[in-house]
Amino acid sequence: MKKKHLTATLLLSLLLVSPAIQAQKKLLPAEQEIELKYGADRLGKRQDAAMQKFRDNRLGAFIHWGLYAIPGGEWNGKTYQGAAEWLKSWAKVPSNEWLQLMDQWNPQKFNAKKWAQMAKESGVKYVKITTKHHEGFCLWPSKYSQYTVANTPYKKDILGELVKAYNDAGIDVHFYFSVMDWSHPDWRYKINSEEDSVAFQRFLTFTDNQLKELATRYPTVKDFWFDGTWDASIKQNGWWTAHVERMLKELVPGVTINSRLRADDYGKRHFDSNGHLMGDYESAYERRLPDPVKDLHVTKWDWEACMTIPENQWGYHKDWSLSYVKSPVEVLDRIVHAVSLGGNMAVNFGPQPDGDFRSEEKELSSFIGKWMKKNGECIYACDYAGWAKQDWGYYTRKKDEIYMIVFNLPYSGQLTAKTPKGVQIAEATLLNGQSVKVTEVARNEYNIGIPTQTPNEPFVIKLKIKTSDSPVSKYKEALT
Ligand code: H76
Repeated sequence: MKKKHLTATLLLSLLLVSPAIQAQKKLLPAEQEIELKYGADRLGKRQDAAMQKFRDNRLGAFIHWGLYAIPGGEWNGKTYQGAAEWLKSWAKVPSNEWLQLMDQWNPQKFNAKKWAQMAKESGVKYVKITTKHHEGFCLWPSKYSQYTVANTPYKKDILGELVKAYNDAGIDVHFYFSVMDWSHPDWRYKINSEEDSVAFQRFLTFTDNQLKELATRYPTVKDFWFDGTWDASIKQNGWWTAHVERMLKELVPGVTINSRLRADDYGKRHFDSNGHLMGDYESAYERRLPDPVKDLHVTKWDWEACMTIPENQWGYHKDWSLSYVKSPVEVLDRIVHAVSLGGNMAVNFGPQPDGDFRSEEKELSSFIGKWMKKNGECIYACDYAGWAKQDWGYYTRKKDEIYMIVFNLPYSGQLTAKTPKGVQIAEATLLNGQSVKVTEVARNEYNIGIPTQTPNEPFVIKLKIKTSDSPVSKYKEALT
């Protein structure tokens, strides 16, 4: 009997420690965790000031700018619907031919100060710039590659100008960096032989050098956002991803790193084989968001989503009519959606080859900026509120202030708010201070009045709350 029981327990625990069945949501009891050399460095959210700043920023812009902006989705007279920054791959252009686009890199309208001004006016607190995308072209004069801005007609250090201009405007700069590099002969998708292994180790050294170069040339960088890390070659070298994270953290105190860089001893990515987040924040919400009701587990760690304005165009594509383009309110909805679940949102821009932004992006940017100017207090430094989701929109929270961000107006003229146990709504106001009627309608349930003059855009109601543990209740449960 006892033996049987033991065998069953043993079997069960063996099953439980198998990395394949580890789910990020089901953490193992500590004693059942497996030993990892390259797993999570930390349990739970980072609590230092730099991480708090990353989190408080909440709204960022992503910038995809590279050689791909020049063809803008068109190669030899044919337009490709896929993401413009992948055109080299869609049109099967050999690297040497693709890299000749460098001869045309001469963005005469590029003006870093104007970009910074635009970012400032759009309300973003940080900008993530593609230092190098998959194509391998570097926006800084890297001494480890010939494929850089220095070897183009334009010559100037675009990245350096941007870092300075954004920082002068009080905007944090994050570096996007693609590990996968189509321009490098030593890049491998998979390590199949000793020769591959030797080449790939050379590639990793080259990548280390470029990263050290970025970290030391631009020491105000606040974050590295890695991409192009999903291939078997990286999963076979999880040690290297752990090494990069440590190396950058030594070089740049406080720097934050996304989970996408990381693979553990078993090649498990983002979350290690024990289910713990690697890196400082989860970065898999790309062009999608967690469900605000079903996916509340995301509020347990830091995360940042990123999105495109068309369905899937990051780099500049000439023809935005090929896919659905989100309206400014839809973009805003996604920003608020992310913050309501304790995440950040980076909205992508793909500047033109001449260094200017397309009109749709300028319009979106100014819409978001105007809205943030009026309503930003429900976004910056805000977090998941912990209140049950309602159909009219999203909640965010800053300490004891709860924000209702209303996207859908009900015909009843009343917005339902259900408070957690022991929490009452004391007062509701618009952000301009105008008061809004609050009616208690049942236990922990309120009707919040809609202002008579509703703005023709999403608006915010701020709730002041009070807490009492055991209020004398006039409400009785139904006997059924
Ligand atoms: C796939 C892929 C890449 N990851 C996104 C953030 C874009 O950079 C896209 O090209």
